[in-house]
Amino acid sequence: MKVTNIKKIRKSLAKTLDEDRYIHTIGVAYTATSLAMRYGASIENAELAGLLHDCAKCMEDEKKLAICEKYNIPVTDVEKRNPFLLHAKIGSFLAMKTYKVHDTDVINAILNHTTGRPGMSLLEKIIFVADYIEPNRKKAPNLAEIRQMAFIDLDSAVVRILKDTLDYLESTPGEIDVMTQNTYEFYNELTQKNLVE
Ligand code: DGI
Ligand code: FE
Ligand code: FE
Repeated sequence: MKVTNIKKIRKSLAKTLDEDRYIHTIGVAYTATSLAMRYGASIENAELAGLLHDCAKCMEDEKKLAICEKYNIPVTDVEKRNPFLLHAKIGSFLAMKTYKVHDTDVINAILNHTTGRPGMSLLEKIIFVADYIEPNRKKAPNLAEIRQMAFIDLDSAVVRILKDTLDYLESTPGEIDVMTQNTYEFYNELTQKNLVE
């Protein structure tokens, strides 16, 4: 993606996102590029996916559901009851349709940034982690520790984030998407195995 396109995307996001979400977005983009440097991923793709990951976040829930209906995007029962989860799916759709992104890895990183998925690509993990640790995030527990871990062992950071997210969801009325649970179990097992080897 050319620099001019990145500039255009930033301008468009500044208009469609509220101020805090825009600041978060910029934070995710530069945190993702830092992680890409650390782990040898594409810096360009990290910036692009970081910028676009929440592009559908500031849309009314009704509009989210209407877009899914119009474009035949499947909505699970959990998503029906928790439409905010759809911002990842719709974000990946808008990245293709509006922002003309065709790289499958970038699209998947946007699609899976909230729940993760078992067997994520390096870029998907980078966006998943960058979203949680970017410098404007303040509320999550254990942030200092997870921020350090992210630059030491990415898979361990993924497990820790999912564990804290599941603990948080269990303490609230938030309904757990089976994908969040499955991703946790996959990376928990993977990192335990690596410890034994
Ligand atoms: O969009 P952001 O706020 O930047 O970040 P995000 O897309 O990762 O969304 C974070 C929220 O998503 C956080 O409050 C935890 C929540 N979340 C993650 N997995 C699940 C979930 N919420 C529900 N209800 N179920 C899940 O499985
Ligand atoms: Fe998000
Ligand atoms: Fe985000």
